[in-house]
Amino acid sequence: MNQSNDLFERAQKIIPGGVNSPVRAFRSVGGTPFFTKRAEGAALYTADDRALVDFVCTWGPSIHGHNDPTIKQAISEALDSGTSFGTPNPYEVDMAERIVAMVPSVEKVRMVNSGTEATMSAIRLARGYTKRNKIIKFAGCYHGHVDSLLVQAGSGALTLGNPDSAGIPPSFAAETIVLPYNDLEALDQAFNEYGEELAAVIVEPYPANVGLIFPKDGYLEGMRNLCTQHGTVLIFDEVMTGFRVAAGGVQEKTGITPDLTALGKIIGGGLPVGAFGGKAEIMDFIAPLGPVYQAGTLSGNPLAMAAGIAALDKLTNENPYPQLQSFGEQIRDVLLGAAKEKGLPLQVPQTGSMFCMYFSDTPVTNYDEAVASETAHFKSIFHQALEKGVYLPPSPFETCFICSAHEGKAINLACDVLSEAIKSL
Ligand code: KE4
Repeated sequence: MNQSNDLFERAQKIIPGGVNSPVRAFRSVGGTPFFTKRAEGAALYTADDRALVDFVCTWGPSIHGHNDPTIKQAISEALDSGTSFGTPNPYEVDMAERIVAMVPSVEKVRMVNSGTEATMSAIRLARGYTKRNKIIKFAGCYHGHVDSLLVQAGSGALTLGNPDSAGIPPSFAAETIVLPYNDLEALDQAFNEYGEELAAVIVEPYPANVGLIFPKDGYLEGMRNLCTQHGTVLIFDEVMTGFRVAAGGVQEKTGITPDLTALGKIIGGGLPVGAFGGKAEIMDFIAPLGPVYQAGTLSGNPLAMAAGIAALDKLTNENPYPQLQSFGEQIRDVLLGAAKEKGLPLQVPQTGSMFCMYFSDTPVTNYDEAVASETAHFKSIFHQALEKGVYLPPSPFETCFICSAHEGKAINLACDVLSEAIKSL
């Protein structure tokens, strides 16, 4: 681990924490992060010449596996024509048509450069459209580092133990109401109290930045109905679940249609892309058509669009979802079997290519139950697995991702390593 250590030492001198995104720093699991030199299929190849089976998948984008030849080819072809034009380009139209075709709620869409930009823009749009200020989010949900949404957030914020970031004026946070996820009564009460002041409810329909949590029966339907009754914009943050749990995300799986959707990760094919879209009536409030300003130098960048289009077309042409579901079930059953043998209470929520581990007697249904679960076990499993060549997300408050390239050897190795790690607790 010399190369990575040297790189990390250099990095810490000039990059805060030595990383360009906090969760990569291994702060919640301890130890020094490895540096990756190359990635291929289901593997990361580190600066220390180690090969690791990767269950982070660059936090979601590489559903087809790293360095996918089709996506690489698409980028290379686009590269021949240049990297950025600053004018409309054909790729943007091709991308927008695919998103509209694949995501049930999306009639119009605007491309941005990250999931954060997508959720930030969607919130601003909802406020501009409704002329209201207050928003509701849910404890443990993470929507990127947007000022008004870094309140009881998940992912890296929760990992570092400060779900509320410094630097956010109380006046900003005052417009954000945080509720427990999966509590329809609390949501109903909030609507009774603030109804006509509520511009938006923003939710990860399957919260996946606090581990992985599923909605109770009727919860999302109830949320949809309350937003409709009060003229509040329902925003599904599907940056992670979009194109991951199904081509059309959670809204396709559940048949519940939000008013706006935030997207990211997979639609960039590994390059920086985000998007927000939804009802044309709402989207038409966005500049230059409407009064809500939103812009971006590299939005719709031709290289990123070409990569994303290739990634989406691969999903449509190859339909990897049944295979990903079977990989997910295989890992889930192995983990549960190992914990049963060890006599440890383990929950493994899993949907398609997403799963996590909660050491808890009962299923985890919200933030409080997630943080109350036994996280020390995860730390031990993380390091045991890493030593044996399997890389899990460096936090118990993240979700593990499976990609199409995990077939055969990679999945079987992971099952053996993770099973051993649980039995050794
Ligand atoms: P980005 O700005 O990182 O592209 O997207 C923010 C975002 C928005 N919404 C959801 C549901 C998300 O999961 C994310 C980002 N996810 C984290 C991983 N849990 C990104 C990893 C990181 O912060 O380095």
